[in-house]
Amino acid sequence: MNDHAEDIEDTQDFKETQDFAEGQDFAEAGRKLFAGTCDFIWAATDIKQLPPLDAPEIAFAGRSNVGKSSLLNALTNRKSLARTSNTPGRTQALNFFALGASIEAPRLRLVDMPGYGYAAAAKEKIAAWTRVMQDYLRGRANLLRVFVLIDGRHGLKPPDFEMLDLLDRAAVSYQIILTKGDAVKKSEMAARRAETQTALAQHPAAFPEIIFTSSHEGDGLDALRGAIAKLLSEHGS
Ligand SMILES: Nc1nc2c(ncn2[C@@H]2O[C@H](COP(=O)(O)OP(=O)(O)OP(=O)(O)O)[C@@H](O)[C@H]2O)c(=O)[nH]1
Ligand SMILES: [Mg+2]
Repeated sequence: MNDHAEDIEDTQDFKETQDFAEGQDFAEAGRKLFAGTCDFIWAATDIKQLPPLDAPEIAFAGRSNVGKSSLLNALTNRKSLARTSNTPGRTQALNFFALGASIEAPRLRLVDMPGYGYAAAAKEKIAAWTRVMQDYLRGRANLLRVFVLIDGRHGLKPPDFEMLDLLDRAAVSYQIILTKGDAVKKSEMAARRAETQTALAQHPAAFPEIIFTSSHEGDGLDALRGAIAKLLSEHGS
């Protein structure tokens, strides 16, 4: 091998090592971030009740019953920080949680959103949740990313496409998280990932990496914590 080829090989080795090290760094940073305190701040049912814009935020959106509140609990290693339920329509407000440091000056705020696509609730209630959700998504300067949860057993459904369109129009950064991986066969998982990836080709604003999670078994949680830590670091916080 000549010197030049050796140089290239060294560079590649270095790059691979560096990528690996970065992945490790963010996994560790993610673990640390979510090992800290996490407290419920308050629930907003109206756009006038939102917390100040003084801390970065990430939000969990998705159809009713997809597992948003469960994922928030699993990420923070809490059993019942966010209320979960077998009955769709459990979360009826924008619920804000402060992660790390203190409630007044959190490192990050997590937002558990009401589910969409839920037909059984009273019409006026659905209209009110939808309005507050849309107002929030359209006008939140400190919102780093919306994680759109999709049921890993079923894939994207029409109400999900409506949400992706809303996020596209609002120019909000978003990423798809597939949920309930423990209830999906391995072979089906690959298909679900591929279908979702294909559908995202129509949504170039979507972050391309899809994470398959299980709040019950813990799969994908480290990857998601790492992605969130990376996002925070890119944001300079
Ligand atoms: N098998 C399985 N079930 C899950 C998982 N995560 C959540 N669930 C179940 O899904 C149901 C809904 O969970 P929630 O976390 O309340 O869902 P949500 O998206 O917050 O629902 P809304 O607040 O009504 O919009 C509950 O019965 C959970 O136990 C998971 O990882 N695996
Ligand atoms: Mg919920």
